[in-house]
Amino acid sequence: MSERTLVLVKPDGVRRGLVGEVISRIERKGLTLVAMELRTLTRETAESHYEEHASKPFFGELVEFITGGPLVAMVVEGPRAIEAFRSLAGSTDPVSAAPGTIRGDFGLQIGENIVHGSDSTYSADREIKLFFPELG
Ligand code: RTP
Ligand code: MG
Repeated sequence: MSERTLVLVKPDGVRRGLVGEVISRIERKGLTLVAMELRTLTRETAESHYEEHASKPFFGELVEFITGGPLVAMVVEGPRAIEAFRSLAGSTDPVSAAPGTIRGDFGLQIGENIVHGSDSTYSADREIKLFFPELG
């Protein structure tokens, strides 16, 4: 059974030239790209994407960061794609993320952790509709 997840290469990842690296790891894992776009988020889209963090102290910083440059949004498909990509990404804090994961190999700051992946089927549906409404 296949499922879909929303993956972002965040503005720090694009700035650092890690788009190819992230796509390569997704493909080598056996997951499939269904849609992909380079775009700069509006504040409105960013706030909607991260709505579950609206009350957190880091929300303002998070929205500033994610709207601060172009990012690459993609829909990725495969068996248990949500969990599979979260495993490739590693823990939220790159310092404690395992080596061999994207965050563990390339990051040092929790606020600049290179990638996003949906965390549940509910989030994946919501986020895919937000970024790629045409996919339904
Ligand atoms: P994401 O949503 O970006 O894939 O990351 P995640 O699930 O691993 O982490 P989440 O709890 O959803 O947090 C969203 C993003 O907020 C930033 N953050 N900063 N300063 C802080 O304590 C803090 N905590 C979280 C991170 O950049 C995280 O990716
Ligand atoms: Mg999250």
